[in-house]
Amino acid sequence: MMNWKDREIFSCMRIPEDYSVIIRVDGWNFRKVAEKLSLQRPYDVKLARSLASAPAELMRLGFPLVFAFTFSDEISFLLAPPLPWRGRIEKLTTILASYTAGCLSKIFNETLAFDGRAVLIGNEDEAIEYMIWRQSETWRNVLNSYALNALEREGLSRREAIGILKGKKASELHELIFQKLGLNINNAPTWQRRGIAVRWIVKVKSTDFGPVRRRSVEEDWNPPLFSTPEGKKYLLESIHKAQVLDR
Ligand SMILES: Nc1nc2c(ncn2[C@@H]2O[C@H](COP(=O)(O)OP(=O)(O)OP(=O)(O)O)[C@@H](O)[C@H]2O)c(=O)[nH]1
Ligand SMILES: [Mg+2]
Repeated sequence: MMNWKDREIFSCMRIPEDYSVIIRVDGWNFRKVAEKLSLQRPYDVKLARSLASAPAELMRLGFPLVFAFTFSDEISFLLAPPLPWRGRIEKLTTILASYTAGCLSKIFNETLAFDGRAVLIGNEDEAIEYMIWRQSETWRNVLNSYALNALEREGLSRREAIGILKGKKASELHELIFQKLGLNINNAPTWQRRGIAVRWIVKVKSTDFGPVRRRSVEEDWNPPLFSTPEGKKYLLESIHKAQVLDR
């Protein structure tokens, strides 16, 4: 009989030992899911809360996450070496995608699925650059979502609205949203424009034995712009705080 273990040819794919990794999970078919669940448009706070709760829950359970960032229907999970399952990619992506799907399915009482992919991260600077990239997508997403919503409210079909918006510059979308919804997009809630960060924070507590540093999980709905000096400092501090071991 064939040794079927030999056919599990992807199980040996690993992240190199001294690399970090970002696992990005993305909701499957969430455009349809949003309709079926009558999610608020363009942004549903329950969906955002649920997405932020998945990494927060994992961190509290002791899963070695360094940092997470979420917007729309995706979450980026940052893990640093030593990686669980010695960096096996199948394990990392399937567990994080299915855990996220489990969390959201429970909350929405609907069977939901997430895909997952692994992004190799060589050092802290790359982790920061990646987060800046996803946050810039958050901004693109906020412009597109509100602009689409503005046109659909006027009775256009989604296809027609997408056609009109195709190729429009950010400044044009900004103007369109202001004209049609009376909203200065810069005043949309921060979590919609900049996403939600889930990170470790460290608090110093006084005990009978003197001050003790304890870390706890924070869902930050007002993160800074990661591309600014303040944002980079924030990311670096978050990454370093994850390494404070005493809890
Ligand atoms: N109403 C509503 N829809 C949302 C919200 N967040 C995400 N979505 C929907 O989820 C989609 C996410 O985009 P994609 O991941 O590219 O699309 P998808 O339908 O999930 O497709 P696949 O990921 O390729 O399976 C958006 O286009 C929206 O339709 C939200 O807060 N409210
Ligand atoms: Mg999706």
